[in-house]
Amino acid sequence: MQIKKFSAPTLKEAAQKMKDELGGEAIILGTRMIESPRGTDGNGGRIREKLFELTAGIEKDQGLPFAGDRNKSALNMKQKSLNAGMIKEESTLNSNANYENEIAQLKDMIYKRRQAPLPLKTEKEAAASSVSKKISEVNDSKPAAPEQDPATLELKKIFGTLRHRDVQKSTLKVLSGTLGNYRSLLNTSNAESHVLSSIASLIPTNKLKLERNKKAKKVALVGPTGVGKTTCIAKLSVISKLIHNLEIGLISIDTYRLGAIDQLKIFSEISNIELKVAYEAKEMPDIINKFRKKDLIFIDTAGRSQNNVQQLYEAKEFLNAARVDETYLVVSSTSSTKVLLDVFKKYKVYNFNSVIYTKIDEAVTFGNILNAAVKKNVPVSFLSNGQVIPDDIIAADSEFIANMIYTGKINK
Ligand SMILES: Nc1nc2c(ncn2[C@@H]2O[C@H](COP(=O)(O)OP(=O)(O)O)[C@@H](O)[C@H]2O)c(=O)[nH]1
Ligand SMILES: [Mg+2]
Repeated sequence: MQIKKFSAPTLKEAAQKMKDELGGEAIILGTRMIESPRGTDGNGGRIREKLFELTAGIEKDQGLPFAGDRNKSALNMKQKSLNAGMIKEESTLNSNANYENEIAQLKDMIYKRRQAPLPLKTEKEAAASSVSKKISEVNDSKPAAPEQDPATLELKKIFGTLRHRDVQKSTLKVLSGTLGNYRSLLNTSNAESHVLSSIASLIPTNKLKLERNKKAKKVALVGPTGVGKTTCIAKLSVISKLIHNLEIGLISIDTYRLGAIDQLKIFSEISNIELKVAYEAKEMPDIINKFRKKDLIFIDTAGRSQNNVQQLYEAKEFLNAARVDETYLVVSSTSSTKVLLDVFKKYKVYNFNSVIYTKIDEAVTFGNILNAAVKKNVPVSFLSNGQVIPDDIIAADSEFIANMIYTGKINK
């Protein structure tokens, strides 16, 4: 990937410089303010000018991995998309050169950090794994009663590890219930993989279908300030457009926070994805009508405090007027279980269909995801694992999340 920095007095000018030099497919990787010396004042002091610096990236044209093998490229890409849980229609896999080029450019960028979810261990592998090393992590496991059998002891150790990962006692009770069905089959070597399967069974997932639609599908992202809604929309839009060849429209109703629209505006200019801004709920039907030929419309909402119910209802009016098809609640995985449950409760007014957990790269444990799944039973759609557009997003997979919860690591 070719990375280049562009600076100018406004973001728009910096973006234009980037577009002129790298073309329409360059992706913004980051922006920041810098100071550049503009000369000296009369006293010999330096005059400094504030500039926006934009870091952009584009795949190099030379040496593209699939440049000479288009069919293979399309098939591999399809496989990758399916692996990531994205559903795509065969008919969209045309071999037109432009599309292939775009795919080749993005091939290594999209989902490169995602590995296929780890298969749950076979009994043999589980036996080989030294579960004993986890004993040291268990702070609160008490010495076993003499009558306890080895499988029960093993389960105790595993539950101790889960407690360490911030899984609540009430959640472990539910987990214990689901494990109960296999109780007679459990032994020291298969206990871990049974627990992982049971955790996975408690985490429903929901895939966003990225496919051509006769009628534009309207998807809204809601959630507290700064959790990563706009970033997620940018990632999902780029993936939908370049991998799935879909027509995308963006609507921002983020009229509350100064600068928030600029963020999406710049993204829209760079990615060539049309953006419209709604300032009042009654504008929504007209905007939706203008986007009627699109396949997918992403609606970005203001990141307002969930403690201001009035503000939540205002945004809800916009979404009602747009007649949204799917609403995702975006939450930071670094939140405590208490905060997560509070957000779920406050955002209930939106009737959200599923959850996107962001900032999993910053979280220390993931027990909160299991606690929330057990208490609320809302499916998870995506995990966001960084700031890079569009790389850092993973389509949710129950077993992958179960592994995260148990090990405390991503892609163990
Ligand atoms: N580390 C990390 N940062 C993220 C992630 N998603 C978003 N961010 C950053 O969080 C900040 C707020 O993101 P933004 O999309 O503006 O949040 P919004 O207010 O919900 O729209 C930005 O600096 C993003 O780059 C993520 O998955 N991991
Ligand atoms: Mg935003």
